[in-house]
Amino acid sequence: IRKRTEVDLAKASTTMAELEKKPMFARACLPLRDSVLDKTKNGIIAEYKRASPSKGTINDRSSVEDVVRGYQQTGVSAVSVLTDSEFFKGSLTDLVKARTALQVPLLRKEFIIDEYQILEAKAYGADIILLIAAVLNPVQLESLSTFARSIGMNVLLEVHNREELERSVMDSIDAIGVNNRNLNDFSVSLDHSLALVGLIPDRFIKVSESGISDPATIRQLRAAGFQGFLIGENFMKTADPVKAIKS
Ligand code: IGP
Repeated sequence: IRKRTEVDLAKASTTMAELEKKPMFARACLPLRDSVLDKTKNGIIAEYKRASPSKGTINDRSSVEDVVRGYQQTGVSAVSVLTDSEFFKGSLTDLVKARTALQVPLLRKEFIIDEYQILEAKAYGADIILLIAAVLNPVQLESLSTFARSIGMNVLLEVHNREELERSVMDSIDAIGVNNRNLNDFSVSLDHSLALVGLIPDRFIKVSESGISDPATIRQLRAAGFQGFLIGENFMKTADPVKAIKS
């Protein structure tokens, strides 16, 4: 992975020092763990996802505020907002809009490779960052997760197979998500979650990610040991994502 160079940073319109001065940067982040384990909430991390590389446009009619507010009313434990513009048609503006509408923890869903993006996440209202084992080696993971923790953020580590899990387990993360979707060919199988859950140490919050489309699957994953469920497309692909999450 290419590290952000001095030249990139000089070109960035907002400097790291300026990010740290943004009003939202001073917020205390909401803990993901408490919200996922809260018995009055449903463990779902509901995602606002306009488009994806595999599906193209999923939903560009429903506003961020309406959708995330609706998600929250149904008792979700957290909300995820894609900020990648190239593949997912998201933005930092979406993140801020979601923060303003929400009281639950908010995840910045992005391919994070440097500290600048972590400062950005906090400055634009996120409580949680995602770090993907498939694109970060253990040294990078350790350094980015420790940095995120040092500014009070929560870290969700994403893995897809046993090798990624075993090399990436470290104390500077809070939660481990098993992505059921293969990021290379986009195939989805719940078997990834079911095969790995027993290998995740209990001190981490366990999240199953992607391709979850019905309550029976959530029950099955819960019985297997998962506490969190990251769901996007199933809600977003309907004309009314909020109605979809209620049903
Ligand atoms: C949601 P789905 O199948 O419910 O829309 O999946 C979420 O897991 C998925 O968007 C995701 C993702 C990612 C997107 C998981 N890991 C990494 C971008 C980058």
